[in-house]
Amino acid sequence: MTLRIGVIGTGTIGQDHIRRCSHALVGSTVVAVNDINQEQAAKVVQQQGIEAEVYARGHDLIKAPEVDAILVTSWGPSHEEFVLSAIAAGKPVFCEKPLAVTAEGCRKIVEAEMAHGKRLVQVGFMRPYDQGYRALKAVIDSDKIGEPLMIHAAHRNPTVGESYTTEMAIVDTLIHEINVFSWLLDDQYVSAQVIYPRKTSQAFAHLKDPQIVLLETAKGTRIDVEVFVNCQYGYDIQCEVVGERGIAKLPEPSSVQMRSGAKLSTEILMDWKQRFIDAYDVELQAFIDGIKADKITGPSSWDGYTAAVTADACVAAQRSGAIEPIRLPQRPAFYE
Ligand code: NAD
Ligand code: ISE
Repeated sequence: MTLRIGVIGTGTIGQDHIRRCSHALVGSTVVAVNDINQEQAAKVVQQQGIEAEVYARGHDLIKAPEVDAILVTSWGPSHEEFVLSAIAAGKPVFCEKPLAVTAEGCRKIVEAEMAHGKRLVQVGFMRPYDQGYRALKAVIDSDKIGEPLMIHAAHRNPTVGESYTTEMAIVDTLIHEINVFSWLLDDQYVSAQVIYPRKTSQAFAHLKDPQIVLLETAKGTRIDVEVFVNCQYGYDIQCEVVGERGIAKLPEPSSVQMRSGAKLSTEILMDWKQRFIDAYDVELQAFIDGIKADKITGPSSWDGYTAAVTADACVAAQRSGAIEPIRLPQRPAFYE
């Protein structure tokens, strides 16, 4: 059976996911698209050479009988209403991060999904599907470096546009580390603090960049993440886990080593699309396969909710300069 997918939001990542589901992955086809910019949605259909109907309203696309499952790749503030609408229609939905822009919105989705009685939602946290992070987790789980004591990490983007705000360093960027480290350590966060180093001259005046986020987990592991979104030189994701008996580092993406012009060098990627290209493929294939097996297993609404609660505490810490507590409720059995 070929899964018939409807995509809401045909911007950067929407186009990339449409390409995946139409041309790269197994067992899916894109039959419907929607964007507030209808002209753009129609252009994407044409450019990608797919036979998909362009819907004027996202909610109509969700209800359409020819749509089996939905991808939500529109702007963050619109995610909540579309995910809730998909749950109401009883259809599986893959939602890009963030699941909703408030913890309250995520909580509503959790409640609606639990009331439905079966998992329908997968959140687009792709890092747990990245080969490098999976290898790192295997090392931690094997106990080769002992219990993890600290993580030193960096999330660097070359540049960001003028609309990117200080808060987005948390809710748009750090949110990936928030998700992946709780998965990596099988632990949850208890406090957050944010420190501002000297500001780069390469950032817009309104943006505090870089930032250092300090997280503490329930088991006592300390995490420092440098978020630096105007680092200029590349898209660079670093992660080093310090354990009781050794250190494990996230592998660099593979790159040809060159000897040329009196230099030994390897290239650094410039954007997230390339850095996590395989992880995006694997996460969406898992979503498609999960629907067919009647068991969605990827990052859940609960993961989206706990990430939002943690992000809220980080934003509070940005503003207060203090160590802010993170109070996460017990994971319901539904999400075990
Ligand atoms: P984008 O601005 O390129 O595209 C968003 C699209 O959504 C635009 O075409 C816009 O017109 C459309 N849109 C906005 N509101 C809408 C609505 N109510 N109904 C229908 N369409 C609507 O943004 P993007 O970079 O593609 O990001 C989209 C989402 O994906 C964001 O939530 C972002 O955080 C997430 N994202 C995730 C990753 C990742 O690594 N997982 C990477 C990039 C973006
Ligand atoms: C973007 O939205 C993403 O999700 C990327 O993975 C991240 O690196 C970037 O900072 C965000 O803006």
